[in-house]
Amino acid sequence: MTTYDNQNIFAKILRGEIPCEKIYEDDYVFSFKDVNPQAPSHILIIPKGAYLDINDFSKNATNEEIIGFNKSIPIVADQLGISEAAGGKGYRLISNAGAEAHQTVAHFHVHLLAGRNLGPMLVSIK
Ligand code: DGP
Repeated sequence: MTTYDNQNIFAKILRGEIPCEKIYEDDYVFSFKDVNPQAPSHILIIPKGAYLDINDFSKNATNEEIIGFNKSIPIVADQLGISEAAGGKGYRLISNAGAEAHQTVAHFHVHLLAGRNLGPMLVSIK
């Protein structure tokens, strides 16, 4: 995917056209529960701007957007109590970019996973 489609699912969630379980929102990001959780806490954080993936985001977003996105991660993790700083046991971030990473929604997003021992980073590497 090389051009942004404003009919993607996350664009619709941002516009309020599809419901979600909201976790956090500010000027730069929107955060909500993943519909298909892979851990007890599985949260998505997305920028409000239209970016395909982290490649597009980090290349083309403003410094303000990039800082705003990064600052939102500990806000969400602390709010959920999953960061060690907030008394939790830690969390993992994943961001899939492109076909071989199995990105299925072409609006940049970070998965924030926590609530159990997440094991090794990848199940298998070949
Ligand atoms: P990825 O494979 O990295 O593109 O992950 C996309 C994630 O988006 C996947 O874990 C499931 C989630 N997802 C897809 N559609 C919806 C939806 O309509 N609502 C919510 N909350 N999550 C969705």
